[in-house]
Amino acid sequence: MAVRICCRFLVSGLLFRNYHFKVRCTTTICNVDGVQNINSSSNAFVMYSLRCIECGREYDESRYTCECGGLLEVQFELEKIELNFKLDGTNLSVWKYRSLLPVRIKPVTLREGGTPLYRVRRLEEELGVKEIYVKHEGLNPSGSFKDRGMTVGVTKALELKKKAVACASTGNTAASMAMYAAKAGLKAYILLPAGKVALGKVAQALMHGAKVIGIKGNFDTALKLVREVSKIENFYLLNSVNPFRLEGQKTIAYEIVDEIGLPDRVVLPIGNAGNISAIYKGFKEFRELGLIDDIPMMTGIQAEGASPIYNAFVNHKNDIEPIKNPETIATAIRIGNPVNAKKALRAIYDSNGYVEIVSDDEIIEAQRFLASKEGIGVEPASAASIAGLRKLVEKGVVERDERVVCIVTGNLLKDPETVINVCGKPIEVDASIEVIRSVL
Ligand code: AN7
Repeated sequence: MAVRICCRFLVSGLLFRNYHFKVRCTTTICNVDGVQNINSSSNAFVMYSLRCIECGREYDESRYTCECGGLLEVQFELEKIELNFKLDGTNLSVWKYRSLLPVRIKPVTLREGGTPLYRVRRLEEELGVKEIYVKHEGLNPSGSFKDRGMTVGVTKALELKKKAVACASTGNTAASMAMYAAKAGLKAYILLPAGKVALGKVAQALMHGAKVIGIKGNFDTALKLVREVSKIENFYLLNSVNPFRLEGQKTIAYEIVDEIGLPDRVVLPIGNAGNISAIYKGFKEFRELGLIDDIPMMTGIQAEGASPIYNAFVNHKNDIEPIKNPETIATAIRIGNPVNAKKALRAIYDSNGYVEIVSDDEIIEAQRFLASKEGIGVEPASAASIAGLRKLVEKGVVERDERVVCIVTGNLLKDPETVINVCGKPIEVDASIEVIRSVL
């Protein structure tokens, strides 16, 4: 294993260096939004179509799914694209990679991406793994990775001259969509599973001006309903069934490669399974472009009570059996019928990846460890990636000489209620030095 990895890095290192010569040098232009090369004429028309992952049919027009019902994926003519970025680890952001993003107009941006990739030495020591990084997607503008998708998705809504956007959400998609809709001047409609969304996320969606509707049902029901309502009302649907949203999210892979080259493994929580599919696509495109020579093992983590992808994986299936009543403390991933299951399972099988499940207690333990030992504050769903990594190391699936990147998807502040339930409220004492000293 160690030898294999060394060779792999040597090769990718060489590819890396070559690459700097291949890329056309562009002057960095920043507009008022701080987005580089945004008006670069070479990128005005990125060539792409939408391709069905089931039957291969291609579409020029914008739509969500194929006539056969299959999921669509943005397909680029990569050989015709002139890349206008350098993989030099600087100025990371979603729009640094604009030449690989399917938009034709000026983006609606709040400066998303460019999130920190922390080396976590205490976790390395705790787990006995050589190299672990945590990419903190909770430091995006709305506090989750969804912003990467929304900057592209909401821009697409404007490009298509839509007046309103809509989504169902376990919370973060809602918060992000509301924020970007506000920036774009679009109306936003949101369906939530009533009583099952973390408070911070609801607060964001409301304050950014969305129409927020709680339904008596879970996320899967909300998604089914919003798909129907959007069709009737001509709302632009921004759940991850929308292939353009996933294009923004694939930049997580680009940024990882840009900053540290190729890891052996990427570990992340799975809910609706869009993100794992998107990140895999990002790596795949970089490999096709010759920028990397391999793809990391895509490793998804689910909560025990919401584990349809895990069940499919352990039974070597290519599709899931939906779970009727998913339940977990990590409400962000309380999803029983993930729409991107087929894309995600392909990503996992094709990359020699893995799926694991973790209990609520394991999630909270990992959340506490990251926050108190590494200074990284994340919400419960995000901590699932750390809890899952621990379990996979113990099982011997993750080897100790691996280079692993864990994606933590949302900020600690999203879900204050769970924190108070877990940590308890602060103690209250009289305002006197003696009393304060007595409780230190
Ligand atoms: C923190 O906001 O589905 O597997 O509606 O908020 O791409 O769905 C959120 C998902 C992981 C799972 N971590 O990502 C929603 C929603 C956090 C999340 C996921 C979500 P996908």
